[in-house]
Amino acid sequence: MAQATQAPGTPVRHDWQQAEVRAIHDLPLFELMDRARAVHLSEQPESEVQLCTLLSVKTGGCPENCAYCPQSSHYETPVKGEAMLQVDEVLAAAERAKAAGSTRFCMGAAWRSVKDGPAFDRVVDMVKGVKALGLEACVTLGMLEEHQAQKLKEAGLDAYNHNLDTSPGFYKSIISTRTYEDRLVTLRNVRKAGITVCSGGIIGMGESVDDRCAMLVQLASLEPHPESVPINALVRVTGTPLEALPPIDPTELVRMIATARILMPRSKVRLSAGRSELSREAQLMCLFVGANSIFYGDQLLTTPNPEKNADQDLIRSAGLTAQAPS
Ligand code: SAM
Ligand code: DTB
Ligand code: SF4
Repeated sequence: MAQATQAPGTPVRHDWQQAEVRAIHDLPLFELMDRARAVHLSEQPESEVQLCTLLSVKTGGCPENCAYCPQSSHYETPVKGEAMLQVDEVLAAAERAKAAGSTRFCMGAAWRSVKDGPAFDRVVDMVKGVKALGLEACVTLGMLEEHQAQKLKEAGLDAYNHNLDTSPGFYKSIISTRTYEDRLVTLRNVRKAGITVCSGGIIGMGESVDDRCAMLVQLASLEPHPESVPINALVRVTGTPLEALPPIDPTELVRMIATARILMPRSKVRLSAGRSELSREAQLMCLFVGANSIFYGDQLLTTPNPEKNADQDLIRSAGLTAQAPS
């Protein structure tokens, strides 16, 4: 068995097989919760939740056709294309996020890929500014080449978000304008530059449970594991091809988060998009089985997120604390 990191506690494996992951995912719910909780307590004993604030710095008009995304120019959605934000606007938002208790500021651009030039240079300045405020900086800009990753690293970037989104098999029914392999290449470029990897996916897009498990197998086969693994529930936006899909059952999210926690014991697992439709109780179950990071702030990129007060209450009622700045 390949074990990249040997330390006391739960071994960190990169050789998870589809059948064993499916067996874990399908355990009786309380048995799965017990197993995930045990890993969580042993590997993430701090009882802390990382608060990450998102900001869309370039909204809409994206040439990609991701079927879930309100920012794709292929679909008629309520999101209208907007000019890229200025550095000072972004830094004002970052300051507000810091004052509200966030420790990571994540900036998203509706780009297929990064192009060298003034827009990218502006993102580099945004990263420098966010770092100067003492926040962790994360960006999600689409596909990224090695030299661009290097430039972001030099600017102080902590993390790059690029989701695998789903399984290799189901991917083609969701996006046809780029491949799964393209996504893996970007993740390799991020790693080579010494930036931490944030990569996860979405459930509720019509995929099978095997697809969900196959996505987790892919994420867990990355060496090292992504430092952060966002698990999103599809936000069903009018005008996208997935708008009429039924909502997931909250226990499906609990199962995904618990399975992710067992497979990737040392990673931050982020309970990401979709919280607005989840009860407090369902969110508490997710925090219990292994989620230790959330998006915090009234807005995700283009859709609503729970209010900050509600999240503060949620964290307090669970006896957890917000992670302090590192
Ligand atoms: N354009 C860049 C890219 O695709 O890598 C960065 C921004 S993109 C909006 C970042 C991620 O947000 C996507 O990979 C997807 O996982 C997630 N996302 C987008 N729309 C979503 C939705 N409606 N529901 C849940 N997650 C969504
Ligand atoms: C991630 O996994 N989820 C975030 C972040 N990474 C960039 C984005 C969620 C977007 C939800 C739809 C929207 O608000 O546009
Ligand atoms: Fe563009 Fe990213 Fe949305 Fe896909 S997920 S359409 S690449 S903004």
